[in-house]
Amino acid sequence: MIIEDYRIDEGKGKTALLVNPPVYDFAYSNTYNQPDGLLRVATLLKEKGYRTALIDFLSERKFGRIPEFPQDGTIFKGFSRKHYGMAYKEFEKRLAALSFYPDEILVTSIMTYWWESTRDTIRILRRFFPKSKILLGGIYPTLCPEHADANVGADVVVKGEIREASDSWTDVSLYDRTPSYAIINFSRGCPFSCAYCAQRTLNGVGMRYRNPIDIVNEIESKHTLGVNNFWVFSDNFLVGDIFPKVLNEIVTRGLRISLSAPKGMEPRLITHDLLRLMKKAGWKTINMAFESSNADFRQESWSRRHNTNSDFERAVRLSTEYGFKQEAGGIVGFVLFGAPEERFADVIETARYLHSEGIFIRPMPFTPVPTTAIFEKYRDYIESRRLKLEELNEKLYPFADLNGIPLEKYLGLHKWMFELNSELRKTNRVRLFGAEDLLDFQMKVPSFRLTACGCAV
Ligand code: B12
Ligand code: SF4
Repeated sequence: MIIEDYRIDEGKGKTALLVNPPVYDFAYSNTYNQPDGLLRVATLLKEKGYRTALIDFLSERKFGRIPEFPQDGTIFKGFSRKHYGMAYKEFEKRLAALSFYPDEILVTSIMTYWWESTRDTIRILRRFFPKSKILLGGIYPTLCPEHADANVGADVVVKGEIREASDSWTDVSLYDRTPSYAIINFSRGCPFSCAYCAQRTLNGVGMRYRNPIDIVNEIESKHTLGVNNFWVFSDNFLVGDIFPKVLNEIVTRGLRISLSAPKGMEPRLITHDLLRLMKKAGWKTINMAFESSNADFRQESWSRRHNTNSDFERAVRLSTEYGFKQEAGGIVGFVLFGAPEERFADVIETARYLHSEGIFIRPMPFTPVPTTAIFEKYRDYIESRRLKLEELNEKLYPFADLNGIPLEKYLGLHKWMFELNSELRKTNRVRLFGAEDLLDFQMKVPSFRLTACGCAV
C-alpha cells in the first residue's frame, strides 16, 4: 500500500525499531551516511510516546559478499558488487537481542539503485517479526513508490515527507556511542529545476526554512554530547538569508566546531561577507558545483542557467583570498560526466581547468534519477536497453553506448581525476574535510593515460 502525507499518531506504550539498510554497490567510501531523515522521524516517534531502537548497518565500515543476488542484468557482467555495512549475521544477532518485539518497523531507503538491500533487509525483518507492521520511507520509495510497493515487501510504502518530522532534530542518542559527526539541515527545496535533479519531487515547489535559533540549539546540544563535525546536506541553502543567520549565531555563542557542505554550495551566492563569517564559524572545505566548463551544454542540456563560469571563477578567487585553497580545507569543484550526448573532450577540459586552478575534483558520474527531466527525455532509451533500476548506477555509465564512448574509457577518466587530486595534494597539503575520499579511488579499472594533445586513450 502506498501512502502520501503519512502522519504518526500518538504511540504511548508502543514500540518502534528503525533500520538503515546496507548498500550494494561496486565501490563505497562514504563516511557521512547517517540516515538523517530516519533519525528525525525517530525524534518525532519519541515525542509521540514510542519506545525506539535503531539498527544502522552503515555505522559499521565493513564490507563483504552479497549473499544472494541474481546477477542477470545486462551490464553487470564483469563487475561485482559488494555488501557495504554490517553483515546480515550481525544484524540477526542484534534483532535477537532486541529488548522488545516492535509494533512497527521503520526502514529508510536512499538511492533508488540500492533498492535490493532494502528488500533483503525487510525479508530478514519479516522472518524475525512476522507480526510487526513494516513501513518503508525515504528517497527510493518517494521517487519510485510503485516499484517499492511491488518489490520490497513492506506493508506500507510512504511517499514523501512526514511533514511533522521534517524540521525535527536528529536523534543521535540512538547510537551506542555518540557519533563524531552529525548531519544538519537548514532548509528544504530549491528555486531551480536542473534537468538531472530530483529535488522538486522530493520537496515540492519553493523553499522552506528552519528557525535559525533552533538549528544552532541543535548544533550546540549535539556539540555538548561530543559531536564536533557538522555536515550540511540541504539543497541550495545559500538561497535566502538562513546561512548567515546560523553562522552569526554560531560565532556569537563561541561554538568551536567544524562545518562543511559535501553536497556543494552555489558559486553565484558566495560573497566576501559570507566567507569572512564562514571562516569565523569554523567552515572547512568549500565544495562547489561546476559541472562542466561548456556553458552552452550546461545550460541547454541540464537547464542550469543560474550559474556561469565567471560566477565559479569569482567564487574560487574569493575563497582563495580567505585561505580556503591552502589552509582551511581546500576547494573542491564537482564535474558531472557520463551524461547523454556530452563531449568527452569537454570533460577532459573541465577537469584540466579545475586542476590547473588548484581545485580538487569531485567526479560525479552521471546516472538518470527517476522523475527528473533527463530521465523522462531518455526513458525510451532506458527502456529499449531494458535497464533495470539497479543498473541505473552511475558507476556503470548507462549512457556510454549512446555517447559512443567505451565504458573502460569512462572508468579510466574517473581514475585519472583521482590521480590529479593526489598530485594536487602533494602541493596543497590541506585536510579535505568531508572530501577525504577524493584521494582514494576504489574501483579496479584498466590502465588509462592522456596523450600530449589531451586526447584520452
Ligand atoms: C546524502 C546524499 C548523498 C551521500 C550518500 C548518502 C549515503 N547514505 O551514503 C553521497 C554524498 C555519497 C551521495 C552521492 C551521490 N548522490 Co546523493 N544525495 C544525498 C542527499 C543530499 C541526501 C540523502 C539523504 O540521506 N536524505 C535524507 C532523507 C531521506 O531525509 P528526509 O527527506 O528529511 O526524510 C523525510 C522523508 O523521506 C521521510 N522518511 C525518511 N526515512 C523514512 C523512513 C520511514 C519508514 C518513513 C515512514 C519515512 C521516512 O521522513 C523524513 C522527514 O520528513 C540527496 C538529496 C536530498 N536533499 O535529499 C542526494 C540524492 C539522494 N543523491 C543523488 C545522486 C544522483 C547522487 C550521486 C549519484 C551523484 C553523482 N552523480 O555522483 C552520488 C552517488 C552515490 C553513490 N553511489 O555513492 C540523487 C538521487 C539518486 C538516486 N537515483 O536515488 C539525490 C536525490 C539528489 C537529487 N536531488 O537528485 N549522495
Ligand atoms: S541541482 Fe542544485 S540548483 Fe539544481 S535544482 Fe537541484 S538543488 Fe537546485
